[in-house]
Amino acid sequence: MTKVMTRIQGREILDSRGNPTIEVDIVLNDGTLARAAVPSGASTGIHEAVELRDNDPGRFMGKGVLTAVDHVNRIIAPALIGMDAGDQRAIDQTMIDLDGTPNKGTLGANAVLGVSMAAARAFAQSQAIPLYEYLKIDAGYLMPVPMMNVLNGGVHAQWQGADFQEYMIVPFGALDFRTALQWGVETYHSLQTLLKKKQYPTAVGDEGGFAPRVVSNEEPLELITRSIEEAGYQPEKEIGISLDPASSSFFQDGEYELKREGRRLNSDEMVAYYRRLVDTYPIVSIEDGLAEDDWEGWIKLTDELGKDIEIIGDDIFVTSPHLVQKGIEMGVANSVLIKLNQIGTVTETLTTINFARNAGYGINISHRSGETPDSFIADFTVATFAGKIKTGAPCRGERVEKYNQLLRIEEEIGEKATFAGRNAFIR
Ligand code: 2PG
Ligand code: MG
Repeated sequence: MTKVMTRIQGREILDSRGNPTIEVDIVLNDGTLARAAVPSGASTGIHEAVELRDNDPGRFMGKGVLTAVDHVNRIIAPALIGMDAGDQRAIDQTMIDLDGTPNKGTLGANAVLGVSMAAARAFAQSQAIPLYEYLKIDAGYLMPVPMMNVLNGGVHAQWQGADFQEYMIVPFGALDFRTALQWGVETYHSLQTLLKKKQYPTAVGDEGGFAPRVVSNEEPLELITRSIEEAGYQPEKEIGISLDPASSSFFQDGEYELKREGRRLNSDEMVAYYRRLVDTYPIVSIEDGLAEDDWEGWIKLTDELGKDIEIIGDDIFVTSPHLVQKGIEMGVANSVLIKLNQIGTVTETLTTINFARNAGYGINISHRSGETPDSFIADFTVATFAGKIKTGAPCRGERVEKYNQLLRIEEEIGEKATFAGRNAFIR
């Protein structure tokens, strides 16, 4: 029996920051009901697909999503009802055509993505197969290294702490995902103890990492390296550090403004700064080390550090195959951050992954700072053999749920699972 969609319904729910977002229910002719929720970024790239908000100042400070919900119910649903839920490509293409813009500007990428993810989940559910199995692009099973954001700064900490947005620990030396997660959690708790000793507050930021008012952007690296050791692990050999400075958010008039350090650096000085940090700490990747429009600077950054560590493009690529292609041609970065809502459909996200991978670029699947308990990206990471997932600290339900889903997946796969480990990171 073909599984066709008989009901598609969007609604406005809340995300982890208390902002409205979209949730979509899809019902199939066999009675299957599946649901998906869309995340939302704070340090968004300017070229991301459009996140449609109502801009009605009378509701949620303009952040309501009733227009996008209306697009799901009034425009998308009538076009998709009766279609085969198992034809993801046709479902996504129908929405792309309905939208008619290059950036989902008509319907809203939030409306489109909610439907795209819910359709995939509905079909997998109706076949009684796991979502990662349904979306899987190759034979075998690869469990990712968790990139756990244990210290939050920048906009995710309301600029109260570090200028750099994310300091992540990556426990690649473990033999399986479960153990990697355990090492990460132990390090997170040892960092908490260390912060308490230093009389820093241990309240957390948007992604569950601590958000202390550090004295410099380097101090978190010292603290994290120490907490890795104090948890009983070897920095560099067992647990590395990944950075996401999200530098577009402090790039102004051609310079990088490090408020915490009271100085402004140009691209060359930033590259030199990163060189020193990479030489001093066990850093294995830097995401968005330079700003989204600083392409020339990115070339220098890649030349200087691309042989030693992974240079990941987030804001600069926004999961777009066109921008990734530009990057490949210019020799910018060697790895791509993947966020489904930057582009808006499951199919297009898979296209970008495929494209980047064929050029030898690394793949990192990512949450957004505004999340829901939806764990779609956990399955998606396994399905795409990405080898790495960044989904926050092991704290706050919406972050932990992704890690928990990966625990379930690893258990289910059993002995057929391979852990990505150190090889997941380009050197
Ligand atoms: C990032 C993300 C996720 P946001 O910059 O990589 O950590 O943040 O969702 O706010 O864009
Ligand atoms: Mg980023």
